[in-house]
Amino acid sequence: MNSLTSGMIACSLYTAWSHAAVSVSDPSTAWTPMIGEYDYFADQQTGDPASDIVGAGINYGMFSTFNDNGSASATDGTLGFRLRLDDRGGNKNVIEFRRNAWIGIDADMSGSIDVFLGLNLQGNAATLGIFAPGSGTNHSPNKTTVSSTAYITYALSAANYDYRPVDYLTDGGTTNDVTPSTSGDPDYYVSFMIPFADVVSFLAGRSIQINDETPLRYISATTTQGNRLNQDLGGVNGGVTSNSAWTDLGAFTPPATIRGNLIPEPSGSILMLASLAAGCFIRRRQA
Ligand SMILES: [Ca+2]
Ligand SMILES: [Ca+2]
Ligand SMILES: [Ca+2]
Repeated sequence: MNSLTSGMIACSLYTAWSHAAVSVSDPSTAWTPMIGEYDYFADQQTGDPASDIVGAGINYGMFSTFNDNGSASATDGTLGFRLRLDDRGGNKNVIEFRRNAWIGIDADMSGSIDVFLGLNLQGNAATLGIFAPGSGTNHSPNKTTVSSTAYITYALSAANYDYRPVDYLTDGGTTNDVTPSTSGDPDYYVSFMIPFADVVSFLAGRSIQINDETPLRYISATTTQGNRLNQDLGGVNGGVTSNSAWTDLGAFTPPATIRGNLIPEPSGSILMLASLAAGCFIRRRQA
């Protein structure tokens, strides 16, 4: 079974769930998975398995979700992301994610990151928020930074932040430890949710207009510091100091609306179009 075929099966499972609002801690079967090589094992750069984004086969490494709040508005609702990490963070008494986890969005398909959403839990900080990209081009890992000042932050709560072990019996997949060759410990999910209207407002301030039908593409990253993406990049083997473009690295998820509808590319295959019909969010390998 190739990755697209396995993704199709996941889509059909997912579609049955897609009408109910999804919480930040809900089983991953209720979220939309990113299939494909997302992400390589033991390629984080700081010796910290708790920051290694991992996934293989149907033990997916990244998910998204969107709750539209049942309203007709195209710019409200809640946008959620989940990353699978190799190991838990914190000491043996206090299990906690003490790093940063970012989702970068290319909202105008220009190849650069236009906004970052994520968690800054490094040191004494405890921030969930929306951040501007830094002053570089933001076209490649080496030229991408995150502003040290948030556009907006949210108090962490059980409604917008979750950190818990994988439970494949409810989350789907075949194992709680997709990485037996690394730490040998169960994998953890870090998840967060952000009001979509705030993302829309931030981007509007940068002359980028989006709504829930706009194609977006994402990168993901873990970091030990607020500004540089220095630990792991989702979908890329290492590469945190690469000068290659995000597009050339194959780091972006396929263009999709926040509802998970893929936007067919001109060369899109029948499978891609079928995935669109299923409302599925999948990642296609890029060279
Ligand atoms: Ca990784
Ligand atoms: Ca593990
Ligand atoms: Ca990686």
